[in-house]
Amino acid sequence: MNHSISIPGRHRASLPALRPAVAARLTAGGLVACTLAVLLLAAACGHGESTTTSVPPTAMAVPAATHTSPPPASTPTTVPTGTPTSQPPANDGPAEAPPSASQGDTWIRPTDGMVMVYVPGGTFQMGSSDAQIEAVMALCDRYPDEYGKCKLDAFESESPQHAVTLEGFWIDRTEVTNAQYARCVADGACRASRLAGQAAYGGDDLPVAGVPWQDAANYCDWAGGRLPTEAEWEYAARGSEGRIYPWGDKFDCAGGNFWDSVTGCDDGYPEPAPVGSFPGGASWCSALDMAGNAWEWVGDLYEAYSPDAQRNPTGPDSGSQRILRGGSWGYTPAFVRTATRYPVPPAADYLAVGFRCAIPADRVTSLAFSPDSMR
Ligand SMILES: [Ca+2]
Ligand SMILES: [Ca+2]
Repeated sequence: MNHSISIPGRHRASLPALRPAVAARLTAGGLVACTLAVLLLAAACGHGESTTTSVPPTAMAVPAATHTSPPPASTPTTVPTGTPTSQPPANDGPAEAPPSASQGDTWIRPTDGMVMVYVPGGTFQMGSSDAQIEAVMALCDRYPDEYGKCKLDAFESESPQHAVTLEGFWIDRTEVTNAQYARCVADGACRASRLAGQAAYGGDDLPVAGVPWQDAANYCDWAGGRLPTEAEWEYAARGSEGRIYPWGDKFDCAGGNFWDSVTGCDDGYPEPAPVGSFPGGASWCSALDMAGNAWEWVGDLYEAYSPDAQRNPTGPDSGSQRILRGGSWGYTPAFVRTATRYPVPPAADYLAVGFRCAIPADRVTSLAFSPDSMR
């Protein structure tokens, strides 16, 4: 009853020709991107690159504290093993057909010790309805940021809302940490983050940040997966019921690490928090930190949404911007919603931007996990 991974290839579906309305949205998207980039940079200056150097209070990291670690091999071996924590390990005889994963299943990725949660396939409404966009404007009124960027043009790219159907997949329960990322650096497959070694950002249990999109993608490839698609990320965060925040439809300080002074939250972390510090922010599939803490790269290039229903979308084949999701410790309730999109240049190495990885369900077939099968 084991899982193993073979390396997933990158498959990008060709896109239908854009209709005029969509093309117009693309143009508008560039403006949105510029606006958002300014905001992100401003936030970085105001909240990330502060003179604060103290390490945030220690909180328990998720994997070691709440999950069963992979059992040590009974005999020395170079092949790491992982155990689905919701299922008993195979204890006699060879593994048979791989088990069918279901909601609630978790699995520890041997390459970096990341706890992954299973996301059952399904259909959801991606993006925001007109009524939901109006509600965002109310959020901007209630939680104004000092940069004045919480305005309609920052959120129009969430429209039109459209149906998306996805196959099941696994996604990291939290953002990738500095300690996990360091394994990839030591293995020669990743470049060090520009923030490595900095007290406020380089702690082992803090989310690795300051890495451009390609570095994040390289890490996930090394780890045996890939970045989640934008649709996978949003689905893991909001589910078929379409939650506005991972935990529900109303903002809650207990849901994550946000901009304290504006939200009125006192979450204890003016900058990054150890991953998994906010169990109250768990999404329907038990993913954490999807709202706040570090922004997260997703795999897709940016384009305006089409109103057409889609199945396993992977984004456009070309474009100049990648997408961030989830908001960060320096953002307000409007920006930490499950539908918020944040297009930026892929070379951006903002200090509040990290990532998590995903693995398609059909890539995990056996616990006999071999690194050689991943590459
Ligand atoms: Ca905070
Ligand atoms: Ca996050």
